[in-house]
Amino acid sequence: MLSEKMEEALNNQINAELQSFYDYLSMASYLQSIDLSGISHWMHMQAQEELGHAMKIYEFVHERNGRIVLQSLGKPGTDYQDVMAVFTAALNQEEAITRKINEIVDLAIQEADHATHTFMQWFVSEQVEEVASAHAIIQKLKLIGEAPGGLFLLDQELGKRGPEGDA
Ligand code: OFO
Repeated sequence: MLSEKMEEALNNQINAELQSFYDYLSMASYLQSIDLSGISHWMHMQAQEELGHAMKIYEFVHERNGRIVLQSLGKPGTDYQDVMAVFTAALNQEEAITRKINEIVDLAIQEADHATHTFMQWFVSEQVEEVASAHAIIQKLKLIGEAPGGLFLLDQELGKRGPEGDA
């Protein structure tokens, strides 16, 4: 049985993951609007992953006989200055999500909730990847700078991302 506090924390995390889904979907749409369909595809895949994260927690709460109470989502950003601004926002988002995941792990330790602690370990590892992939793309964008053709090549590379991959 989940404690009330843990149930609330997991409900909040479902909301945070759905908010990531919503934000990334909006970023994907912006990227498509500036004809970067490969990078848009990458972000669309990222959005799908976030939906998967939310559902993973959703199933877990039900397995523990908890109650899901869905909350409202915030309006996502719609206009970005450029691709760098998109990935900077994505990196900030992932760093914030990492902090939230760590807080849930801290709570699980505090409550000696071993089941939640074990469950959350997958998210701890996933966050390392999520932060690393946003960071890696920012580094590539820095290298590209104003170089002609650079964004075209990155668009092709990120367009190859599969459902589980980070391309
Ligand atoms: Fe679900 O990890 Fe990104 O936000």
